[in-house]
Amino acid sequence: MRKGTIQAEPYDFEFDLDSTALIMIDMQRDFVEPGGFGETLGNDVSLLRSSIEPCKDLLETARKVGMFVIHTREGHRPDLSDLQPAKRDRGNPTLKIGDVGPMGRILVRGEPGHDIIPELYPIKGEPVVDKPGKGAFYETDLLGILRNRNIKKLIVCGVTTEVCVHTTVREANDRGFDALVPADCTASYFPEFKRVALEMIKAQGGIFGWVSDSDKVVKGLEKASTGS
Ligand code: C5J
Repeated sequence: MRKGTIQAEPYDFEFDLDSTALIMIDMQRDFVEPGGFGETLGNDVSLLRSSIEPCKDLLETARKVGMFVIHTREGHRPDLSDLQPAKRDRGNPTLKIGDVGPMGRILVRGEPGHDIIPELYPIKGEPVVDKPGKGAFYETDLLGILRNRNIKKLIVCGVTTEVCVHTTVREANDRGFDALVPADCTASYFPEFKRVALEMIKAQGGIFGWVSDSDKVVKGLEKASTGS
């Protein structure tokens, strides 16, 4: 047991390093870099980049203390057979999922835009979960991976706050996991949506989970690893 505490809202987050995982949601070029899916939907992708450095700090700490790390990527099979027509047809993007953009086919597995950004690239031993939907539990093997490692608590980072991060936190909550979101490790194309999404997580005594910051999480992880 390597127990610790992270200062968080609505109250401190107690955890054991060996049954807690860090999940990096969709830190992909398609969302964070120009020319990808995010931009085709009319978004200013530079708004997401503030989350990269805090995510990097946290990822480095998690690796240092031997915490289980998982990455997710939103995307589809090259033949688009797992792409629901509702998702394909919604909105009015300049390029649809599967169309060819500056970083290859939009949101298609194996294309450059689908890959995780170099700053946060997975290393050996860190599973990458490919997800066709917004939530990381939907039609993936994430739940099995977490159960096999006896994971009970999650630290959830990534983009975008109110879409894939929020959906994943809600899914985790309904599956019995405690989830904490470090506010600076997540970002939205709509800063107001980020603010409100985080409020929603921690409201009503933590109806979906906890909210903290990367420096507090780093401190908590380091302290738990040294037992001090
Ligand atoms: C979106 C995501 N926003 N990863 N995906 O479509 O949040």
